[in-house]
Amino acid sequence: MADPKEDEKETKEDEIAKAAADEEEDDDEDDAANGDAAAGGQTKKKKKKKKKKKKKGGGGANLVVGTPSKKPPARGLKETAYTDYYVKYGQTEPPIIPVADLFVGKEFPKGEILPHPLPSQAFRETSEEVRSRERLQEDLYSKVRQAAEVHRQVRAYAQSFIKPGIKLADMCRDLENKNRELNLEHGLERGIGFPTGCSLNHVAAHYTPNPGDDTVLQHDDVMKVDFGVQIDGRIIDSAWTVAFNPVYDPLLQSVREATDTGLRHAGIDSRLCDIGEAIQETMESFELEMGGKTLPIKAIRNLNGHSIGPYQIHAGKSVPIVKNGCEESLVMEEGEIFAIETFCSTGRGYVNEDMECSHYMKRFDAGHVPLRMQSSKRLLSHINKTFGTLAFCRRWLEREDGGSFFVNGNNGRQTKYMGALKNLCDVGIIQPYPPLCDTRGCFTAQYEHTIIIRPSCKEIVSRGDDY
Ligand code: HZT
Ligand code: MN
Ligand code: MN
Repeated sequence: MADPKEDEKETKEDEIAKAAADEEEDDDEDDAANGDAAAGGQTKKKKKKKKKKKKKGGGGANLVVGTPSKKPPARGLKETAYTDYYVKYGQTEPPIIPVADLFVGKEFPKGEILPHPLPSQAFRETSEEVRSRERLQEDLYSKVRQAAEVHRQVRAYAQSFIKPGIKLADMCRDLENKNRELNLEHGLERGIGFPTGCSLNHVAAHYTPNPGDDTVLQHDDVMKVDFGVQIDGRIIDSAWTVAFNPVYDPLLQSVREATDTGLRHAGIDSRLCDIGEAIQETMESFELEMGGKTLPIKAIRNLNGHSIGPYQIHAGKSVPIVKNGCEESLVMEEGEIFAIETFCSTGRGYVNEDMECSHYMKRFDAGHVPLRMQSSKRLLSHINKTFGTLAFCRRWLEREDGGSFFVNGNNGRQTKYMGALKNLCDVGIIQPYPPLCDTRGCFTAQYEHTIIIRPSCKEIVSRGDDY
């Protein structure tokens, strides 16, 4: 799979509506919030030609050189969001000051704080006993809030350079390097939480370029940017959807509102099945008009939110996004941390594992397994010291630091590791997480936030002014 876009290109271009296609170059300077321009056959032809040219030329041709635009190029973002955001905390443009240095002697910003929604939990807002229990957790909250602030600053930076024409491998490298820089990467103590997902179109999750993948972001792509930040194993997991063509606006709006619905319903004693039902209700009240057809927007029924534990991206509980999505007795509990994420689709609303795998993670419960191959022992030792039980990707194994400069210096690069990686997967030490795909030619979107179920309230820690 050198280029996952290659096979679906035909279908997709046929499906893109003629209406509402902004000129590609104009997107850099134009009002991001302006509506759709009626595009006749002329414009469409021109666009097609340009796309072909870009492909041959290797992409990047229409990137603005020099001073970056002060407005995010993608839709659904406040025009001034990314520059205003870090200026507020004394960050530079582009951001280069580690978040820890911006907040010396200050508290990290709190997330959005909301009461637990069930009437039975209303007493928690005022109870002294509840508050004293909460004070014991300030250390934990501080770490999660710091990681969330890194996430906001890294994504604001990413939102400034994500444009049609960018090579996804370059985008991931720059986003991840900024993540390392602003979070003062320090081995397992602090750094990236998991690989940067940048799944396109019918691919809903767990795609990141493998080495040699030259995929270039196109004007009509729908990309889910999903990345993680961790401090002492406390992971922030948050994602948004990037699109440039306004035809997708209802698709993005449906998941954005559905995730907000999920966040509103979350809280102590909230039943996971009720959260799922509310999410689906919100999401499926939208539809997408495309190419003269009205398509229903469906929740992807086999994707879920999840609880998060220290160094454990999925800690056991899943948060459904459809009705009857899980056992009715499951509820959210005090002290838990959740990723609330919702996915919609114009396809079946069901994903399968497909395409080349990029994401891998050591099983949290992996016991000691005697290994026969020397290469497997070496790779496992590298994974143990560099990633522990955090997820990683092949691109990182091939960096000269092998995924962490702090751990490996510039002598970490893994070579000829594919056999060993397969062996570690076969014996059950490493779990592969292949891309999760709906039907070819469809479009999927996602929004995701991390929340803490505190004793007195819930805190949407990763909330920003962008989403
Ligand atoms: C797995 C591997 C990773 C967890 C959700 C997710 C991205 O689909 C229970 C519910 C990163 C994360 C994960 F490299 N997954 N959130 N953000 N992916 S999941 C899952 O495997 S397990 C959902
Ligand atoms: Mn995620
Ligand atoms: Mn998640």
